[in-house]
Amino acid sequence: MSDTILIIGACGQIGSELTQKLRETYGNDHVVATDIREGNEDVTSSGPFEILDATDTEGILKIVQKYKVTQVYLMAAMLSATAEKYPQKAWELNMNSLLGVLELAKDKHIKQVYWPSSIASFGPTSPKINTPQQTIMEPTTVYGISKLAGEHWCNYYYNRYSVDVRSIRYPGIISWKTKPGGGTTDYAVDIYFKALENKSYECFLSENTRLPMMFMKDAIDATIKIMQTDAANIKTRTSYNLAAISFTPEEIAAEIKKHIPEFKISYKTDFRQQIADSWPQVIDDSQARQDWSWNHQFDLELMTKEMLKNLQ
Ligand code: AKB
Repeated sequence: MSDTILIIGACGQIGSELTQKLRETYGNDHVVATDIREGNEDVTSSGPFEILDATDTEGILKIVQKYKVTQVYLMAAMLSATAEKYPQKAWELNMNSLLGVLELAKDKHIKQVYWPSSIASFGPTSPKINTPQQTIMEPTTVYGISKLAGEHWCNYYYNRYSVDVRSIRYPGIISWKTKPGGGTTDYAVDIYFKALENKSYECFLSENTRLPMMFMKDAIDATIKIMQTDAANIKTRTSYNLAAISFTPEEIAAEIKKHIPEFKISYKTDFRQQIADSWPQVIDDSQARQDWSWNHQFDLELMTKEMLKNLQ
């Protein structure tokens, strides 16, 4: 029997493109998209779609039973900047959704779970350059705390109940189809939209703030790859470091200027600067590359060409 996949949070930035790719791979009817609201026409019309609150474990179970779901991709989350405004709500969404899905896997309703972690699970005391897979992790944001706790819940359910849960620590993800919302790395998406619209961008991070980033296509490839690899290759059941590019606002602006010479960037930092300053700058992802042959394709130059071509 082939797999049937449930995506929770299918209308979000990563969820929407993941849904399309998984539908191409597994067939439209084998990928059930769900979200708390109908946010994306491509997602709701290209295959089964249901309204679902990620924290409603009973509701998830009903959909799992209705469609005979075997795998869940839990993409719903409150990101770093919004989570600082609503810490309690962020904790409830990010934790309760994960614990509910892990319970369903423990009770054998589903066979495999994908859950994203983030570079936010590191903190100011982690090494900033070539941040290792295993190192000091003392996150200072509520989002980061929820991601670090989630990683350890994944590891716990794997060790204690043999739940096949797999996870990646995403860097900032850059895409042109669906905008991100509420993240600290969102500037690296907005900058392309504003460069085309206004030929200028006011950045909420300072010019030298270096952060790990990745083009959406690489993130989707990694996500599907980690889920398709043989279980024996998954040596880390907390979450894998994943990296592609690291750049500063000044560097991405310089790359955009190669295509739009009149483009101008200015800087006005806000509370997100402190979040960015607490995160790594360059991630060491050699373990993911070694264990399940992860490789990225897009560097800053190629990504910029792709972003501007598609947004135009
Ligand atoms: C955010 O900025 O909150 C996210 C992330 C790095 O997890 N993009």
